Amino acid sequence: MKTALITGITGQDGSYLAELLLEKGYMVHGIKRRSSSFNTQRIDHLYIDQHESHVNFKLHYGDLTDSTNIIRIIQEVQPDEIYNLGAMSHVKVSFDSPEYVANVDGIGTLRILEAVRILGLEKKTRIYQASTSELYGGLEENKNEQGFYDENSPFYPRSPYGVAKIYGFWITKNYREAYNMYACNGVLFNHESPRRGETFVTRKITMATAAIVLGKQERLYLGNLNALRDWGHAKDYVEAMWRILQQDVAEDYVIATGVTTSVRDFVRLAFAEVGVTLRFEGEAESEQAIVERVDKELFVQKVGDNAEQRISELIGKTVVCIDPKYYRPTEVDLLIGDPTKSKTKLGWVPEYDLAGLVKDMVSSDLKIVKKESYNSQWEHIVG
Ligand code: NDP
Ligand code: GDR
Repeated sequence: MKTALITGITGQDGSYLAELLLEKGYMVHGIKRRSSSFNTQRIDHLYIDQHESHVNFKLHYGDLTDSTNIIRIIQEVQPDEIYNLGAMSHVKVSFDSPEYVANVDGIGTLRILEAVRILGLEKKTRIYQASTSELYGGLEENKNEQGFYDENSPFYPRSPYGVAKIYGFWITKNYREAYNMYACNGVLFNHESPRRGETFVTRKITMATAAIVLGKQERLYLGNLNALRDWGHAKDYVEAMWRILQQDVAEDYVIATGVTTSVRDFVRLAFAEVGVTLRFEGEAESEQAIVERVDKELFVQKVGDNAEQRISELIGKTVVCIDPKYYRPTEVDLLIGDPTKSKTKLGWVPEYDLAGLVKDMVSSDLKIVKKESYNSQWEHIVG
């Protein structure tokens, strides 16, 4: 039985990766940082009574800012594989707390690598580092001849998050070269799911779509609608992480779909999922989306009771507006990745396309928002 240690186990990717590794028969350990309320919703379904004899999933309190704690956990667990997914992962928030982000996302990576070295586990333990397409910064001139970012494209990060992650990328590569460690970067483009944090744009949109059609939210406020992203499904992307650590030779890989879509079109697709057609009007900060048509049959099928009345309330209503507070001081305008290497060398084949992703997210959010207790008021605080 192989043993894996996952940092960031309570996050979107950590939860899907834990599921995948448990299915593959791994003993899975996760590092969870202490918080005043227990935030294990994404992994609660994996809970196993720790007194049972067949415990194959265990949580440890820890924090990527605490070297001694990282060393102690790695010593105790003696992992065959470490997946370093822990990070302050919100690009906009990284402008608010840049020093913390440097510590966790940058130096945190060093702490993992150094712990493995201090403990003499260089030969035993393989390390996956969660690198990101934010490293590229979206510079047009840095794309390859086919118009994609690939493993050889230069980096130009545009946020404190991107700058911290570039340290994580290079220190991982350096430890591989300096100490012959099996340490790899997965340079993953955006990946989403029903478990995506609510302040990332896709989830913010699918939650709001559900809440607006169900009459629980008036309007969705967004920032830059023109940004273009290469969006995949997190379930597919954790499979790629695992494959990266199963190769004969440690290398870095780009994981992407090769398709890019604007935030505006993602909004269109989410509303179209429940039969609502939007019309975008106006320029820049005064741009808005108005409900033009509703496909009654689809709306009734997806949204359910009380549809007639809700449809008449929605027609002509402005449901999306711009709030400039969501603009970033420096923006990554366009991301599109080249998955050729991961497809050929890793044999990685994603199951979901964008339409499948939107469908999965919207239908999950409709279920959540239909619950009595749903309350969206915090959505406007960050994002
Ligand atoms: P999430 O934000 O959903 O999860 C981040 C995880 O890191 C959470 O478990 C969080 O804990 C944990 N964490 C945050 N700070 C610390 C800390 N100081 N010590 C220990 N753990 C900490 O991110 P994703 O699952 O979406 O992403 C996983 C990784 O992949 C991240 O490193 C992200 O930067 C990177 N990435 C993500 C992409 C994406 O599109 N999703 C694309 C490319 C890279 P808590 O629950 O307590 O907050
Ligand atoms: P990103 O994801 O910054 O690409 O980082 P996010 O979903 O936050 O933004 C994507 C694009 O949408 C624009 N946008 C908004 N974004 C948010 N969050 N809220 C809004 O209201 C809004 N309006 C428009 C943004 O400006 C941006 O252009 C994600 C994270 O998961 C990182 O950790 C990861 O490394 C990268 O993806 C790849």
